Amino acid sequence: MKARPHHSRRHEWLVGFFAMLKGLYIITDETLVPGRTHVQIARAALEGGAKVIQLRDKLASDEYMIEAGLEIRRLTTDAGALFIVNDRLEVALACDADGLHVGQQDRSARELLPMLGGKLLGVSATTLDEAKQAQKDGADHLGVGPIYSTSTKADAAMPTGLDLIRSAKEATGLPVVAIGGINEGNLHEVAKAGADSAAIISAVVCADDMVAATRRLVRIWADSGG
Ligand code: TZP
Ligand code: MG
Repeated sequence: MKARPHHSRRHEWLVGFFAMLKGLYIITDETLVPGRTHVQIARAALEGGAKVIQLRDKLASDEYMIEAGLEIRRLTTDAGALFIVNDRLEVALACDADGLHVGQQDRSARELLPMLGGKLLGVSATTLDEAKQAQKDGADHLGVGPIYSTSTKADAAMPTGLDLIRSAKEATGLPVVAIGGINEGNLHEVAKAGADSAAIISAVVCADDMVAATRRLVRIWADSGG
């Protein structure tokens, strides 16, 4: 599915998007396993059945991210998966990603929305208040967590636990992507807690075989009613 709907068609586009934001959401990270590139991670995750790929890099130049992002755009389109870019509006626009994901420290949803040309906008929330505020500001989906403790994000907040998944969903009516410390041992709890999607970095990126790891996670998700 391509982004850039006409503004009056945003509602239809979002309905289609909600249907796609179900299942495994894999975030690329080149810092965890030397030699594993964004494109390699995305390709393996898609082969394993991921439904959403997020390109995330806190250090690389925009040029480097755009080059990777253009390839990930092709791969996700071929796979019928969504493509989201973390933090960088210019990269999301240059790659024609489906959406942008921002945290509490980034530019606000209110500021970004007019520049997104109808693309999706996800906002991270660590508390119920942040979730409600993100919705008011125009976010169309939420990243909620860290659900469990994680060492992948250096400045991650204290774990929220599973309850925030349902309370954020109920309070905002928005799709909720759970994130933080999710792995093969706890994914079933995340699915049962009502998350629309589970965002995962290390349980895939650090696995010996990224395709096989994604396949196992996809299976657990399906078996848990996710
Ligand atoms: N935001 C909250 S926790 C987190 C991010 C980006 C890291 C998730 O990585 P992992 O390895 O799946 O815990
Ligand atoms: Mg950010």
